[in-house]
Formats: sequence, C-alpha cells, structure tokens
Amino acid sequence: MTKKESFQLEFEQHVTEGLKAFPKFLSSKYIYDDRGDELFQQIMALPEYYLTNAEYNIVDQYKADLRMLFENNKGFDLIELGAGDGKKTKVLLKELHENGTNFTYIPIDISQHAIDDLASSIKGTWPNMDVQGEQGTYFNVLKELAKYNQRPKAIIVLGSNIGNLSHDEAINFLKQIQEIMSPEDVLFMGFDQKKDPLTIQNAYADTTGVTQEFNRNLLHRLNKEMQADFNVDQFEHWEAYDPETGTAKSYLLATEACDVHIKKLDLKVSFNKWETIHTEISQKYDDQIVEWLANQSGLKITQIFEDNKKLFKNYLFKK
Ligand code: AVI
Repeated sequence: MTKKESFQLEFEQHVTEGLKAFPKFLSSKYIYDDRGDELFQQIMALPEYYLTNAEYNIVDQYKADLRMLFENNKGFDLIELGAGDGKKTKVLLKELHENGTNFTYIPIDISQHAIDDLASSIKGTWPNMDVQGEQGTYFNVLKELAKYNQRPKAIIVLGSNIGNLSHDEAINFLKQIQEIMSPEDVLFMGFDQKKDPLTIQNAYADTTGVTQEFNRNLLHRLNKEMQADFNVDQFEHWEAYDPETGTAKSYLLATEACDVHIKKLDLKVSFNKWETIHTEISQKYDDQIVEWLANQSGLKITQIFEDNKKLFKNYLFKK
C-alpha cells in the first residue's frame, strides 16, 4: 500500500468512528488538503490571528542566539516538523546562510504541496542550500528520523502545532521526539500562551469567516473524496475557549436537522438541529503546563524565549 493509500484508509476509518460516535468528532488533521492549506495561509495573514507575528518576532529577535545554540563543528541537521510555508524558518535559514553555517534543512510536512513549494522557494533564494524535504504525518516520519542520526539535530516545531493535540497525545509526541534525540540535540518548539480570553476567542472566530471555511473544509473533503452529501452551508463554525483549562475548541454546528449519506463508506448519519461535530482543539499553555509536559516525556527546558507583546513562547528542550 502506498503512503497515500494508507493515509486515505486511516481517514475513512476515522470518519466512520467519529461520525458514529456520540458526541460526534472529526480530527482537524484532515482539514489540510490543497484548499485547507490555502485557507490556513489566509488565517495566518488575519490581523486577529496573532500567533504568526508573535512567533516571527521571537525568531527574528533571537536568530543569532539560535544559530549559536544550534551550530557546532560537525555541522547539523535542521529538522522542521510541520513546515508549512516556512516564513518564520526562512529568517533562521537566512541567518545560518549568511554566517556560513554547515547544515542540512529537512522540512517535514503532511502536505506534499507545502514541501514542494517550500523547497522550490528556498532553492530560488539560496540555490546552494542543502534541502531535503520529507512528506508524511509527524508520527510516521518521526520513526524515519532515526536514520538522520549521524549528525547533531536541531528539531524545530513552530506555530504551536502541538496545541492541536490533547495532553496525552502531546506527551506521546514529545516522547517520540525525545527517543530519537541524542544528548547533544535540541528541540525548539512554539507554545501559544494563555492570555486575555477575548484575544484567543477572536483569533479562532474571525469576522471574515475564513476560519469557518477552514473548518468546513472537512465536510467539503467528505463530499469530494467519500461521495458524501453534506449541505455544508448548514454547518456553522463555533469556537469556545475555556480559560481554566486553556483549551480552545472548534465545532461544526448543524443549524438544521439533516440526514447525510456517505456513499463510499456505506454510512448514513443523522444530525439533530444544533448537534455538534467537534473538530479541533487549540491548546494554550503556561510555563507550568509546558514543564509538566516536558517532565512526562523525559525532556528538560533549557531556555525560554518570549515575543515583545508577551503572547507566545518558544521553549528549548534537551534530553
Ligand atoms: C495549525 N494550528 C496550530 C492552528 C491553530 O492555531 O490551532 C490551526 C488553526 N485552527 C484555526 N485557526 C488556526
């Protein structure tokens, strides 16, 4: 079975499980086809979505410190999980390039499209940079990462992507990274912070409706790829941030009772009016939570970087 076929099978099994469950759920990881990637790019450009600029500010402000933390006389592999368009990473790549640092950049993303675009734009700017993109899900690719163990590794995970995982999944994810790390390796990861709840609420329920379209893309995918007959306009995006737990939850909310047939799965699903499909969590953190996650996964925080507006933090971990 090809990578693509096994991903599709996993997707279909997930849809069957999630839509038969009560309450219903679908994972946000399936939002990201080409259209989903494009909508996420639009989200990152929204003024309400403060995360991108905040982390950009951190990378820009501390790029020289990061270079000195990452570089060593053997050269190193800069492995990025969930690379996206690499806007923030390019600041770091420029810094490394201009200082003649010896490194290989290995961006990993679930989207082949994102990897190809990123690799060609980097080649356009720095033709001699050593770039080796890998397509796949974090967990699958992490296993393959073991093969890059000849040189020290700087693993970077930007964008607070970890926030889309439950705490148990996040620990599992961090443990898998920890297991492939050597004592000389570092992990640099972004964690969006708890803050004024309204700022978070507005970032995930923007007035332009892009986030709604992003969330609804899940249903468009089911219609396209599994011959489902969702009337997508009948499902509204709903966002609920709980300042106690720091969890922002996204839902698709049925505004009318309806029956949906997902032909490819031979599955009929009924929705009551106002029934939900839980689609995403975007966890917000503080130092205590991150320290607890690190402890649970065998990592130590060695440094903390914060943006100038105190919205976001990046943590440096060692084994
Ligand atoms: C990719 N991820 C970190 C985004 C987030 O902030 O949770 C996805 C997103 N969902 C709605 N807006 C952005």
